[in-house]
Amino acid sequence: MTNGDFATGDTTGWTLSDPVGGLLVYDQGLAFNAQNRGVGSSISQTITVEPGLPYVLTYTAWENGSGLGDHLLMAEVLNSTGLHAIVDWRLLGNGQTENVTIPFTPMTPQVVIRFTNAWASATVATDVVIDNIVVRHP
Ligand SMILES: [Ca+2]
Repeated sequence: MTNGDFATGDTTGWTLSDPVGGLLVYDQGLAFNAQNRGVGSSISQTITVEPGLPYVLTYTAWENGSGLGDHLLMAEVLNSTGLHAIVDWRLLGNGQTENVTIPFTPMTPQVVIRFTNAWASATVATDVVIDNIVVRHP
C-alpha cells in the first residue's frame, strides 16, 4: 500500500470519495466524520497482487473525540471483475480501539482496497480514525 500509515500527513496515494467533506488526516491517521460531518465517505487504493494466493489486510481503527459515538466501518477488497474478495464490517464502540486482521484471496491481478464509514450513532465531536493499513502475503 502507498501511504497506508498516513505519514505524509495527507491522503497522498489514496482516492477519496467524500460527498460530506468528512475526511481529514490528523494525529497520523485518516479520520472519517471530521469537523462534525456525517457518514458515507470512503477512501480506496488499487494494489497489485497474485491471484489465488492468500493475503491478509490489517489496519487499526479507533473512535476519537470528546463526544459519544459508535461507528460502523466497512472494509472491502474488490476484484477488478467487481466481485468482492471480502467485505468486513466493524462496529467501533465509543473509546474503542481495534486491530483488525482480514484474510482474503484475490481473484484478479489488481484489487481495490476500500474503507467506508457506513453508519455512526453520532458525528459531533466523535470521529472514527484508521491507520497502519497493510496488505501482506503471509
Ligand atoms: Ca500513522
